[in-house]
Amino acid sequence: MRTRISGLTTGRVLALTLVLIGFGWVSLAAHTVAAPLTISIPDTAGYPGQRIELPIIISTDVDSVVGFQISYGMDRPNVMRFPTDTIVDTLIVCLNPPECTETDTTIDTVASVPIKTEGHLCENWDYVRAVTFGTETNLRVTGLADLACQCDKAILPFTQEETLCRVTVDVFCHPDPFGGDEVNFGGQIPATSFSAPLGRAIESFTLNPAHIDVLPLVTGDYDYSGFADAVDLQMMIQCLFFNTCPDCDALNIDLDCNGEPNAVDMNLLIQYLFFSAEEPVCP
Ligand SMILES: [Ca+2]
Ligand SMILES: [Ca+2]
Repeated sequence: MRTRISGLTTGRVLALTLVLIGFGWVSLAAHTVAAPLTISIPDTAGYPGQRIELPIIISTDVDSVVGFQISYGMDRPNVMRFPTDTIVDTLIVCLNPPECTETDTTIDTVASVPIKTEGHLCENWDYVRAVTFGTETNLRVTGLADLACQCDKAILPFTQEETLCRVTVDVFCHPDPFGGDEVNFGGQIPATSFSAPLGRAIESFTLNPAHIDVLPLVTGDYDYSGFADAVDLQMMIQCLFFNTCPDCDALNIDLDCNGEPNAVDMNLLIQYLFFSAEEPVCP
């Protein structure tokens, strides 16, 4: 049975194009190479309400890389999720190309995730996109160096520990209801692939897991720097007098514990910062 493509929106056509390119990779995969390749996301930490960036790091020992699809999933949907800007569309993926029957096909709802390529290996690639698929805890990052296959933008052999790109993830503002304060990222190997020049598939690769710790909030730390200082005092003044307060109401800035920002909070922060007063703690 053939997959229907009539009536597809632009997003669907784009998605399907990627799938067809994927078929191309696979169909040309008869000539495969063994290329030890490692993808990892460094362990990191974030505060409740913080948006943090995750660098995707690549090392390749043997072959050049001109295309990839990398998939990760996180295990704590109540603690973190990937933010999405735009609903992209539906992604049709054939699990057993070129035979693409209904039983071989999955359809995921995908949405765009903010991604940064500036200064990283994928900066000038023709196509780089990060999306969630299925849920906002599954991430898929896809890159194609050169759609005309000139391959002069390849990631060269012996690249070690360099950043492909960065994606963002949001730590929820509210406390983790089940405790633990740790999120594990696992690589999804069946949904991950890499391509060398001329359509050769890179079959030998490793997706390393990653961990993100959720840290306890620091008193008066508006900017998530991990400590309170004059910058936080300035942000408190902005909040009090210009109503530009942080979105996360769990942020530990209500120092007199009356339930709202006020001048007493500012005075307590000044005392704490500059006059060695004890850290204000709500009863
Ligand atoms: Ca701070
Ligand atoms: Ca207050």
